Amino acid sequence: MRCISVPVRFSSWACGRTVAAGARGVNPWEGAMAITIFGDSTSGNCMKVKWTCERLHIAHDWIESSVMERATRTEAFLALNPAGQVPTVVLSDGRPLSQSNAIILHLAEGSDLIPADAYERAKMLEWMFWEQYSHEPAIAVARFRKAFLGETVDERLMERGNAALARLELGLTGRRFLVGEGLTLADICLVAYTRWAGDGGFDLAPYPAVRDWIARVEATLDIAG
Ligand SMILES: N[C@@H](CCC(=O)N[C@@H](CS)C(=O)NCC(=O)O)C(=O)O
Repeated sequence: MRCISVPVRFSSWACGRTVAAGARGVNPWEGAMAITIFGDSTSGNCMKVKWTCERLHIAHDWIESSVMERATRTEAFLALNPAGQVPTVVLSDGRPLSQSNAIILHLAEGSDLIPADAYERAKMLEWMFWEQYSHEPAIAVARFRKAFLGETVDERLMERGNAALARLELGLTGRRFLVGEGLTLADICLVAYTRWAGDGGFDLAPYPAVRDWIARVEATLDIAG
């Protein structure tokens, strides 16, 4: 599958809101040539990149690259990312970049998906580092084993996943988004596998704030369903 998004002329970098001219009012991607995303659409890590592009009106070509079909193990792919993992993007000047959270940080530089306030920016990063170390390795791995390999997921991994969901519930109680008052990269990053946690055998019923937040982020990104 190859999805091509046409660049959208956009008056404001802050997603349709009127902002004062300045670093955060200029869309550095406007009019830029499309970036190429090598991604597997069943992967939350890859979808983070697509949603960020869509949210920020960044022109992109999507090259469907199935992990199960070993598209990440070809010589051409390994030349772009020797780790053999998607997502990997190629910027319009030909430079490759991998690691989902590094990619979305680069794409969102200067936009309102990254808080201007230094402390809030660090809180956003706190969630994003936590996602890669304590959330994704449990929730995404359980999902992969159960839904893609048809394996039984061991109890220890389920415990780790539930601990991550409980941590998320605590962070979201009384809040609309993870950091500040609006959507940031922390929400994009963490919703990716949380919304699919059920595929890994996790029950979201005990986590009402997480369920409300998933619906809110999906509606904001227009990705429900
Ligand atoms: N930390 C990396 C994880 C990337 C990753 O594990 N990608 C998986 C798909 S979700 C993959 O390409 N797996 C193939 C492999 O590791 O061989 C990121 O956030 O981008």
